[in-house]
Amino acid sequence: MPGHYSGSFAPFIVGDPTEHKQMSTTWHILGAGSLGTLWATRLARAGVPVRLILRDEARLASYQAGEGLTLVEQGVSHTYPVIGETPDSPGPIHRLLVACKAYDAQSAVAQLQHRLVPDAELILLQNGLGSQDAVAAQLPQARCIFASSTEGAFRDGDWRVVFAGHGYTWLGDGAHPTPPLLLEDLQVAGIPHEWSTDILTRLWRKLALNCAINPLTVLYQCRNGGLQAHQCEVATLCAELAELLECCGQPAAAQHLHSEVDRVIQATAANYSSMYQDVANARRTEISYLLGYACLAAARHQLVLPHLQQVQARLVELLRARGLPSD
Ligand code: NAD
Ligand code: KPL
Repeated sequence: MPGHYSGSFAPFIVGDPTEHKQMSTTWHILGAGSLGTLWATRLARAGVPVRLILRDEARLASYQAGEGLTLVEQGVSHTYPVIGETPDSPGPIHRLLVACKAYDAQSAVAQLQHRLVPDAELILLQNGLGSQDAVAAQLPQARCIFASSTEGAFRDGDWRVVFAGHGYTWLGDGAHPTPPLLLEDLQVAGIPHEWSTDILTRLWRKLALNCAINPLTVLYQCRNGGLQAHQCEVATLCAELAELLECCGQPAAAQHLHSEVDRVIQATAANYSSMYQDVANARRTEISYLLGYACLAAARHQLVLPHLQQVQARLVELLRARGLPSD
């Protein structure tokens, strides 16, 4: 088993040991979902010490009844015996990957607060905006690194993840531009990444793309490519989103937004957006951290964006009609 380890610290087995430090800080992964499992398995495969934090004793027992976490890549599966624990397990946390949905991040981190060392490092993998600032405000002593990822993964069973789309993860810290040492572990684990000095611009850009595409795919019940039949609406939304980005001090994120949205619609024409999939599977969406965040920011700047607000109202109505949370 490549990268098998036990205990908090272990020597690296994969990668070039002459170029990398021999001992690594343990990574705690909060959230054994798609991205949490994708990161945990790749880190474990490289011999980086990883521990998985599960919700409670029942989930831990279920996890421990199996062999570990399975990563399925190009149809081939490998299982890694990552150690599981619960928020109440003992031991300090120095490095935490928060891999929950945006609406769970704050409460999930709160459960671990007593274990975080004062200068702990957290990577916040949430989509949209709002949850990252909430977590950072909760932990003024910690270093909160924001991340934006274009990797794609989904679960095809408990404790299993399928690596569906290769991509990139940008990481950055608006407060401290110095890259953290943990990037070395990502390198060794083969997790494609880049340190970004404008992570907020990246997160705003992704938010705008998601706001222009995802809600409409839910409202029109279509794949991303189906929006080619609603070009005027997409263009109007993009114009309003670009105005919002300018107003929020993010002019770079506003540049050529419409043409990029069109490009993404074409490139992902056969796909269903993540929000479409959430609604189709009766799962809570991250609407509050996407459209909701955009509409609140517009209100704060006294910007009137009628189409964005109308799409938000239509989406809230649809979610309520389906019995799904509208926040
Ligand atoms: P997911 O729903 O698959 O996983 C989240 C996990 O967190 C779940 O297993 C859930 O049980 C767990 N969790 C929630 N609260 C918890 C708690 N208190 N304690 C322990 N575990 C807890 O979500 P995901 O698809 O991995 O997405 C995570 C974030 O990454 C989202 O913001 C999403 O938008 C973003 N994202 C996902 C993908 C993808 O391909 N899946 C791609 C890019 C961005
Ligand atoms: O990120 C996406 C999603 O579905 O969440 C894309 C494909 C860009 C559509 O907004």
